[in-house]
Amino acid sequence: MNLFSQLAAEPTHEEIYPGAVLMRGLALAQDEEFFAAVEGILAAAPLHHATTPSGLPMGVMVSDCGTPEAFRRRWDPQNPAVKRMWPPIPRLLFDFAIRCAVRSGFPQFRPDSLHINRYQAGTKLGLHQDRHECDMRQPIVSISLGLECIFLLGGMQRTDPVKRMLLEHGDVVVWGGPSRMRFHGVQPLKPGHHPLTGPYRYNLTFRKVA
Ligand code: MD3
Ligand code: FE
Repeated sequence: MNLFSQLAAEPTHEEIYPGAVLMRGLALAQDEEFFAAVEGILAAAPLHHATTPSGLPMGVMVSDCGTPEAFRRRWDPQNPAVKRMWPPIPRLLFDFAIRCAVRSGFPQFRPDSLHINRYQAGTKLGLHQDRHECDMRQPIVSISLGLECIFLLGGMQRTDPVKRMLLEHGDVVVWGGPSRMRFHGVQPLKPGHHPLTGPYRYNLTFRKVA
């Protein structure tokens, strides 16, 4: 590896807003191991369609893992698709999420749950806030795998202007501090194929909910 290819491979550290840090490509070096860990979770906790707080089915498919305490506090305790206790967060993913948080200035972060979203062509996620966690001083760490998406990042009001940003395979974002309550969403996914994930985009979000 020469200096230029080394620089090209160096993960960047961009502050999108105070508290929202994008580290492009940080998960690339271990993407196959991370995706194998995701497939292990999905074998124990199958994907199902997410439902809105009012009970309507959403396009995105979801699964979760984490501690029994986090399972009891989950945001959709009535969801009949969740029949069993969650499997634990795989050690490899847990340690990586903590390292991402440390790099972003949140050395105390200890997630107790990992939420998986799977998108296919046309799947979107409407603008929303994440308000179900226990302690808003804790950040959320998110890892993108597979197909790229256009991520929308707004303000504290639904009607505030949004920034559009491309999230690609291997990108990591840590959302915390004054950006923790920003509205955010995902534009309808463009069709495509990724060598690791096929026709899908996966997003992993690590949270402390209990
Ligand atoms: C931005 N998932 O599951 S970013 C979700 O691409 C969700 O699937 C996104 O939004 C996705 O709720 C991943 C996660 C995220 C979490 C908290 C935020 C983005 C945020 C807080 C403020 C701003
Ligand atoms: Fe969210």
